Amino acid sequence: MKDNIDHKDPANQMNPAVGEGGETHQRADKDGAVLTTQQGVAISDNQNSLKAGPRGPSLLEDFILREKITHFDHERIPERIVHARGSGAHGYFELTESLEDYTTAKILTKTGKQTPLFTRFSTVAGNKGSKDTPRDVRGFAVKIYTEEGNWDIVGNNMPIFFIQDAIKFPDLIHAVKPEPDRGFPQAASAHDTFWDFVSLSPETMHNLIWLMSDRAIPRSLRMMEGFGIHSYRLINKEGKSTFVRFHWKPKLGVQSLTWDEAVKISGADPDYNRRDLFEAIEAGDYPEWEFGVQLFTEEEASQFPFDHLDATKLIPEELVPVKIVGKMVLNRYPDNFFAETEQVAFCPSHLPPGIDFSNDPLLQGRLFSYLDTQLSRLGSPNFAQLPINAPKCPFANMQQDGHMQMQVPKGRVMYEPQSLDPSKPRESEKQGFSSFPEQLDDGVKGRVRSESFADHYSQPRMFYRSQTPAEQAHIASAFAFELGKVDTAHVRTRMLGHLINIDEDLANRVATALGMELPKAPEPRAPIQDLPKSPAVQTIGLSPKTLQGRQIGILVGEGSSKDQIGKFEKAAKAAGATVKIVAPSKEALLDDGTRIQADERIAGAPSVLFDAVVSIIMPDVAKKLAKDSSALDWFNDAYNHCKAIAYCPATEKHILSKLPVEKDEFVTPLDEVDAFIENAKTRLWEREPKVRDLA
Ligand code: HDD
Repeated sequence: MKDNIDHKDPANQMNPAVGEGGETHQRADKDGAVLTTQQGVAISDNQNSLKAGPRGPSLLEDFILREKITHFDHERIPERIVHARGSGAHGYFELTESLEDYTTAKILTKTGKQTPLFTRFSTVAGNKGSKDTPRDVRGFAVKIYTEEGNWDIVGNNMPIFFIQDAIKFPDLIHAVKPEPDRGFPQAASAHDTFWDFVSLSPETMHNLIWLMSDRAIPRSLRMMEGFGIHSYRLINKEGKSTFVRFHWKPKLGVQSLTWDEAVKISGADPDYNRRDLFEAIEAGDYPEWEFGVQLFTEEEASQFPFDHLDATKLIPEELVPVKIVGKMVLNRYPDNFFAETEQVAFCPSHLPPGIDFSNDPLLQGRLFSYLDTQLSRLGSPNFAQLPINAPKCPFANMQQDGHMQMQVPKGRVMYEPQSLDPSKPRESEKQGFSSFPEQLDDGVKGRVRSESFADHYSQPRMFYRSQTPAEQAHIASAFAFELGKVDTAHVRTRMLGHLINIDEDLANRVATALGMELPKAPEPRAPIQDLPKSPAVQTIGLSPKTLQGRQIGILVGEGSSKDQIGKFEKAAKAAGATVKIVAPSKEALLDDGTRIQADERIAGAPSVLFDAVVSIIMPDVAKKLAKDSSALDWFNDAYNHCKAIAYCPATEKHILSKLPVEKDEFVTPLDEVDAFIENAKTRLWEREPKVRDLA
């Protein structure tokens, strides 16, 4: 039993529209069934097509062959134009503190009830078959099947967005996607068109600096924050509106990779984040997030030093604290990737009564785009009937026909108002969704941008200045890396100008790394403010000292000590880590005569896949590995990525002595098991300047 969702409760049942007969239920398995065609005709031979004689031509009459191949030919649907690569999981939402003073939405007022949900994480720029670890924003989309209709919180792992107005979205995406003439680079912002566009759009500066930070290379999907980004409204019984921003805070804290690791993981395991999610759920180590809200009134918002309707601005948690009112637990990996993760269709316009939109112009544009894209991606306005998309509460309307209609509506009445059929659905003023009756200014029609959206530098400056020194070095190095891939000199120069407005130290570091002169900074459209620092935007600062969710690699070989392997395994697992045995071969004979099965051969499991490494090998093995570059890289990379290393005498003598590895407090001999376990909970960032020329 993974949850206490009452699956008999009609509100929680799968797609009642589809499921009446049971056959198309989402998790239907047909044990021991006979293979049939789509029409239910049993198939006697699934290996040979129908031919005129054993060596004769195939016959057109072979309806089994034609049906099978035709289906196969149509197995692909258009991938998402953005966020194409993703992975998801089922789980539940549980409210721990009622928000009834603020909203009538049952999902935010009924505590203790577990409501089913589906969450999909994604990268933005790459194709469906790209890697998991590019430098990119991560999508964080949650579909909660509430008893009052589906609620989709379609957010990202960063609290702000690149642009202020939806009309700029196609240009932003065209600029970051592979350049249209050459078809590359894949899943990368480090190219001319992206930096050309962003350097001409100062509003992108805030999201850009987040993109250059460690937040853009998460260690695990389980270690990312999620944000609804825009301000929404909560509406209470009295019809009073309160603004709200939604937050997801990971139980495992925020943790990230180093850039060099991310690059190497792309080759070693392109499915790195997806595999981690799958393995954690399979192991019963269910990923969990706290659900939080920032609540504020219109009057409070008017005092903020920025406009909260501008999606390029975050509301510092130090200014409006995040109130934790619930949690999300992911406890079931999809049964079928296509049917669920691929066909799930999120729309920010999916909201239950009691929650409403704000006038954020980016949100307003999104309300159109998602429904529209689902029509082309899933091919029919009936996509809402797919099991993964259908509400789990009763639903009824007069929409009919279209491609792939799965419901069979009865009766002659498919319109409203009507007086012929009392069984048909009717509108309900009491239960129904109603928009907040906001008093609007007498605006003048025009293509305008509010002057209150004009400050593009104060928040990126706050972000940079709030980081630890190691994080600032990562940001400067990321800018240098990305701009180093830009061939067009005037684009690099223009970008350096913006960096001066963000922070002169940052601009200098990047210019020095690129060997360029600093230009004149562009004139800001609004005065740049020195806002108070916000530690809540750090990454390393928010990384907890824990082994929960982390993975340790233990290198063993012929003759290794079973006893010592056992000690490290036990200590690591007791602290919450998973352990993988790595060896030169798939199996090895240990000192006590037993054989150990390695999870990975060293050539296939570089140390970038582990958070800390241990080496327990005999001299003969060490001597051999000392001539193998994959083994040398194993230690060198672990050291360069600031990880804890526990070494045996043979490793020290034959391998470490050949490498530029200094014995600091994170490089410890085998007998210091406790010290290693403590170190493995974090990284020694102070080592980084010794091993890498950071900008
Ligand atoms: Fe978007 C997908 C998040 C702005 C248009 N978006 C998509 C997904 C996420 C986001 C997480 C993937 C959902 C899934 O897993 O299926 N998008 C955001 C956030 C934004 C944002 C947090 C700004 C705050 N998006 C945005 C704008 C537009 C779009 C301004 C268009 C005007 N987004 C789309 C889309 C996608 C999409 C084209 C592609 C696939 C899909 O919708 O289902 O409609």
